[in-house]
Amino acid sequence: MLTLFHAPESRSSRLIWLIEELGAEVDIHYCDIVRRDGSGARDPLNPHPDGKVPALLHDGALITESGAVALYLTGLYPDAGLGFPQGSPGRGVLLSWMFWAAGEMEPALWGRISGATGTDPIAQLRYDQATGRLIEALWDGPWLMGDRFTVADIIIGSALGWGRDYLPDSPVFDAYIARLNARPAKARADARDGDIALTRAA
Ligand SMILES: N[C@@H](CCC(=O)N[C@@H](CS)C(=O)NCC(=O)O)C(=O)O
Repeated sequence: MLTLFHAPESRSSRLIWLIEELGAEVDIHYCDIVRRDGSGARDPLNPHPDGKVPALLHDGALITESGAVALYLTGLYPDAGLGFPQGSPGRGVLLSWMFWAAGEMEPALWGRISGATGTDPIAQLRYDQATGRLIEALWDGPWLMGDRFTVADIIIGSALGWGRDYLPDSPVFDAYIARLNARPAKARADARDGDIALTRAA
């Protein structure tokens, strides 16, 4: 049995999107978390060691970190075609995007959001490199890996949609985000994401 610990409007929302794309059978445990503004509280039922989301339980095994959860679920539903089989060169490219998202892109965008790019030339360089790489990859499109929509589009695309105000002006980003938003599974996920207020009241 699969259970996702999910807080509305958070990093686990992209896993709801992935579940919709995969047609996966996953129980969703809606929970509260401590938000950046200090609101909210840790859910004692959430098994994540830091009380964060996402967390996935599969028959008692705990999987954390968005990229790991996403790749794990994608691997359980190979017929959905959002990943690549072991041994396929495409899998190597996909893994590169997934690890790049966590190790390079997220810190680069946080450098911009926190204002560090205004004072730290290394943060600015990191931001320029990350956004430049995305524009280059998405120039031809429609997806990060060309014609094939993959789990990397969900992990990276959701971050770009959320952080659009912190990206450079570029029609490449706008067109990509519009393509992502036009996916029926994204609309279903948005409807299923949940309500912070109701989660708190529960
Ligand atoms: N690197 C983790 C980050 C998870 C994370 O920070 N999640 C936030 C929600 S966006 C959270 O649960 N915050 C609650 C807390 O920090 O206590 C991942 O990508 O899964």
